[in-house]
Amino acid sequence: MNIAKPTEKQLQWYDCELGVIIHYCMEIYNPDFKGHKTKEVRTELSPDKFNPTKLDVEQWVRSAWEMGAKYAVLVANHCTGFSLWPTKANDYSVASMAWKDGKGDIVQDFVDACKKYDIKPGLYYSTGCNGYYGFSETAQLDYMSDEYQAYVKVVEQQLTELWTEYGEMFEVWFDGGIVPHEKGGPRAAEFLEKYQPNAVCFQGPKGHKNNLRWVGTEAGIAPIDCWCTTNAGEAKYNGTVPDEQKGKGTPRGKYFYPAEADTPNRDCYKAFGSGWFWRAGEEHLVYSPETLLDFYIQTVGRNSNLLLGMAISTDGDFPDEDQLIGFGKLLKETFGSPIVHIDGTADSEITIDIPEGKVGKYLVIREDIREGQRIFGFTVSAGDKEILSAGSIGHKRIVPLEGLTGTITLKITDTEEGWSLRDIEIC
Ligand code: IPT
Repeated sequence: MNIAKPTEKQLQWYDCELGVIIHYCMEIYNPDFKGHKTKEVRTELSPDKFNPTKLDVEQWVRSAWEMGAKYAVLVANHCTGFSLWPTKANDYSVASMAWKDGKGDIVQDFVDACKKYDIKPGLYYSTGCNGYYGFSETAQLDYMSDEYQAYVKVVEQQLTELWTEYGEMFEVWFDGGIVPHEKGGPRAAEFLEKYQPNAVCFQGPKGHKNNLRWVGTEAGIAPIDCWCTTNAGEAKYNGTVPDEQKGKGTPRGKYFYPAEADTPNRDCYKAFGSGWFWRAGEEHLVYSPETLLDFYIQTVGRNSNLLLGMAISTDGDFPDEDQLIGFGKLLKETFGSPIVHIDGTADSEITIDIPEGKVGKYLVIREDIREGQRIFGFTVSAGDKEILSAGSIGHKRIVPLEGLTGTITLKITDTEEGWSLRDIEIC
């Protein structure tokens, strides 16, 4: 059996486990205005009208670091088309704000702060919708039309600016995927290979070696068995055939495209902009650290990475620093000092004794996936009682034990040759 293998960069990405995605865009200044994907943004959300007095990019990145994030993705250009860097393509950018007298550059500040806090930087750029140019991804677009092709030139210019002027990016994020060049989309694949060949790419162009897929929901929960691989080699824009397995992936699938679980830091069903964007009076919708811990267990603990949203306020600061600090603390308390640690093994039946006087809350299993995902079935039991029978382990699987004592048995039941476990812990 030919098992799809990860690249070095994908393995690095998996080991990061926790990242943030930072949203700051003009629609927060007028949350009731519904035309943020239309050319009306030029007047209604004109940047010269707004002056954030507490805009402090270092505070954003510090908050991510306090939580324990290992990478951060900055939304450099979302659906209004507003650019967080002084692009040369148009004047709908930070250059038109009073902030730093129009001399500021949020992307540069972000990259500098990431360096300071040893966080790997990434950039999100919306190719699918852009209000400033009047393109919404939900409209039926004729990608070959002159109007769209003029927009494609802008996209290419802006991607070139972002990918050549700010150093090496760890991750590149394409919301909704990317229209392939043959179908009228930008030369993203070509530019990526030229300027950022090593970046892991969320819903990247077909053929890019370090792609990631979407987990299929923004609610902080991965499918129970979430596989490293998929047979859907194309993200949404590329594929005419949607893959119903998109989030879950496919065991022994053709492509090693692991799932990234992006979720906002406030209620994704009730908060403004699906929780990605800040709005006054929504403090009660900010998730508690306990909820974030559940998200972690249901994403990272199901072989996915958790990419937590950070909503920047109209003042320009990140008001929920305490939430991230609280979550980071909870993570350390829960998983920071395991009561049992077992090194790598390829035994298919492992008995684990919980030390006297201790209680096991979580079983944390990591597969050695350097040669691909090769375990497809396992069971966990305590005495005669089966706690779980499931498929995927992958980078990490967290099994809640609900306060067990005594002995636990882990059986590996379905494998391809060459499998092994990286380690096992009880926390
Ligand atoms: C959704 C896109 O369809 C998907 O491709 C991916 O980019 C995802 O966003 C990221 O969260 S659209 C969203 C409104 C569910």
